[in-house]
Amino acid sequence: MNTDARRRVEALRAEITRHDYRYYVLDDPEIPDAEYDRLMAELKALESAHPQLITSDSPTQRVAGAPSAAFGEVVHAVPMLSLENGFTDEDVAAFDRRARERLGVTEPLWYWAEPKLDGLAMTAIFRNGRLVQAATRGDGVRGEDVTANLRAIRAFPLSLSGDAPRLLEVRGEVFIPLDGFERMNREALARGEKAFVNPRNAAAGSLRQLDPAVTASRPLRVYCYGLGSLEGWEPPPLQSEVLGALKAWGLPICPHAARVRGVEGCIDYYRAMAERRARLTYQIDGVVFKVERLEYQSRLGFISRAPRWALARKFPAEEVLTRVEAIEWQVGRTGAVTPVARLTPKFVGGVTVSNVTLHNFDEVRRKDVRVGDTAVIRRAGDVIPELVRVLPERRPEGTVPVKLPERCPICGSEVIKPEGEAVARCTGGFSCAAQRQEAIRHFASRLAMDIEGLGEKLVEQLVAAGGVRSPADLYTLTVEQLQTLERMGEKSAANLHRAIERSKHTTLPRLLYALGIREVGEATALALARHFGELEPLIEAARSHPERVEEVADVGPVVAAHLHAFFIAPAHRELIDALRASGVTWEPLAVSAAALPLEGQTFVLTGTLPSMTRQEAQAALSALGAKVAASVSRKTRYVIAGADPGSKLEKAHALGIPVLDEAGLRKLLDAHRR
Ligand code: 9MJ
Repeated sequence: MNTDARRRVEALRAEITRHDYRYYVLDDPEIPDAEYDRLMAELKALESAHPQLITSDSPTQRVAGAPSAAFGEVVHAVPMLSLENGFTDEDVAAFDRRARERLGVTEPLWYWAEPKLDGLAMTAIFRNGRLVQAATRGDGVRGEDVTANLRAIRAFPLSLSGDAPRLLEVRGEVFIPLDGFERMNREALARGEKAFVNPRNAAAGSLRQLDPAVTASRPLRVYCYGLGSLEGWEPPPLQSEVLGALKAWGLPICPHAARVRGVEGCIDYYRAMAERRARLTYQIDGVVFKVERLEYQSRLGFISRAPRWALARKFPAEEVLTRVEAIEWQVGRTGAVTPVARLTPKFVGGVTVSNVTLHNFDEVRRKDVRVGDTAVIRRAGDVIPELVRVLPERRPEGTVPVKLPERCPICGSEVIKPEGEAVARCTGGFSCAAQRQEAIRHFASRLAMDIEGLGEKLVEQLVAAGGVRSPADLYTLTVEQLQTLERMGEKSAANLHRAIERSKHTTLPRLLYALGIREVGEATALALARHFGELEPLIEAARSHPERVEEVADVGPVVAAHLHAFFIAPAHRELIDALRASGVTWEPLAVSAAALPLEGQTFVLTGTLPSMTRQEAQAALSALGAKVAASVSRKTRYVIAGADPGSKLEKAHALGIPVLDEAGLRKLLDAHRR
């Protein structure tokens, strides 16, 4: 063994680690970058000449091993909490009052105040001073194992210096400073790649890389702010002293934190940071106050995932002025015609905003937004940018109020906005390129034509290839054509073809529902079929005598107007003719609907309905063949929600399951009872 080489390797490692510490922890580099690079190159050369000298905590070993296929899961022994938010000085005062009352303390409390970094929370475990595991926060209980990636961040030590505890878990925020963010985006654009929208997304994307070499190339930084599990160390009494100890072990902590006294101290600190914010080298979205004394922290404990001993005082959303260059209309998948304001691009709340949705025509009128106006825009945290208001005093001469377009900008069909509704819609349906895909997906869905196996992905391919422009085109597809779709073998193409053929024999209610006429759900389709018996009399009434359509139970002027608009459009008449010509037939009523119309459908009830008990609702649904289940899943047909609904409603929203209130439930029950 070459002892000179060993000594030199150890000296180089110690020196590199010391320069990392001076650079990332003390923010006080001693040597130029080129000198640092020279030390690193010498260490690499020695290690490759003497591979037996390589250790896992050598600075050359930050990126080791091949990229993994996925992140493992880590269960946090001590849950990773989030923070309660405050938005006003009064919120801070109330937080302080509650804390002192609980503790029975009358004199002002000391707080540790620090900037609230806008990055990504992480936890890192050091055993006997060596970094052994790192994880993201995840849901606070379970996170992703990002050990290899945290190791790749030069700003974070692989081992602790001095007398480190047997086990030390530190928590902190991973972020990208603004200058690094700008450089990263310049480089990405130069390579022809997309820029990151903001430093937070860039940090999250950089840490969650399956290849640690990519993480290593990103200008990530870490500031530690707290503790997790500990063994072999009794922390000092104060938060500030804990952070002092972390810093002494070589961990980076935020240099702008301070000890402050009482509410006044907190508010002064907040003001000072708000003023300083624009000059900081990293992005923050508020400040955090933590009760200094650890003993007080443990007496205060936490409620629902947030400690009672900490408060995040958020900065108000940044607002900037810009100019409305144009107001354009976009057509969504469901035909909603939405106004969008094109703006002179401005950097606000961490992103460049060049357009904002104005939601709907009523909103444009309410705010009286006009082309040429000066507008206040803002963006708070993750929230979508919004146009707050326009400044009438800066309005140039000759502007005109915005008008709703009469024709769809995509397909030229009529746009209608029923009385009392905020949303205007294109009546083009599948004949509008913007809506085609969604209309065909709906047509094929289970409660419509029920074409088994024809899901969203396949519809997307069929429409993109241009072969399928209307639902009737589905019936012209051959097995050979289906086989050309992605991941479609001979057998599945034949199965899909059979399912399409099978769907040709359907019922009038299903067909009506499948056409995707606005406001015509299953219940209304059934009621219409019952009333008119056949399609032609319904079309005739809808076109020429909409008042006759209103005779159908639960069909009001809005539904009648939608039916009218649908059936006067020549494209829709052509669709029905084309369906007939391809051999699609429909029976006047669903055969099974006569017996138990809700057979096979699962409902979930949540909250209190205004006038029905849970038992009544359940009995009424069961009488029609429905199943009432306790929890929401993808199979749930409807969630019926009353007052104070629970997490079931959230789950329904998350899964995109339709939600009915009592009126909606009654309508559905009535349609099926008749
Ligand atoms: C951030 N994001 O800067 C905490 N944080 O403390 C700071 N987050 C935190 N502290 C307990 N400075 C839970 C989260």
